[in-house]
Amino acid sequence: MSERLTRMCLLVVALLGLGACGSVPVERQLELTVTATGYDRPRLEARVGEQVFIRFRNADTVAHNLTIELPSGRRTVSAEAGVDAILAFPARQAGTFRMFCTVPGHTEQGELVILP
Ligand SMILES: [Cu+2]
Repeated sequence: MSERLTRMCLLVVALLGLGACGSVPVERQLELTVTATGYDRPRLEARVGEQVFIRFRNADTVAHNLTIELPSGRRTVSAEAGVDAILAFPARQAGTFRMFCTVPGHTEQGELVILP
């Protein structure tokens, strides 16, 4: 193979690689467990541009939910006792957003930090 052809092949491979990075959002897999004493961690982190998947594990004996106030609106997922649920959303804007449970009388809370 000529040197020129080799260089052209490398360029095509590089461009295809960049194209793939630009079109497929990075996935951010997070976990949050709720027990009778609240969420097991006070803070979760993601980055702008990532597709966020939070596995919400309910290790308690009553139902709970995970609610996050994002600039694009409120996202929530509920989980019955002993059940896992997934909350998925794109991280579009940097900031610190409150996470909490909306079941009356429940006080679990934390924050989601989306880094720029
Ligand atoms: Cu709750």
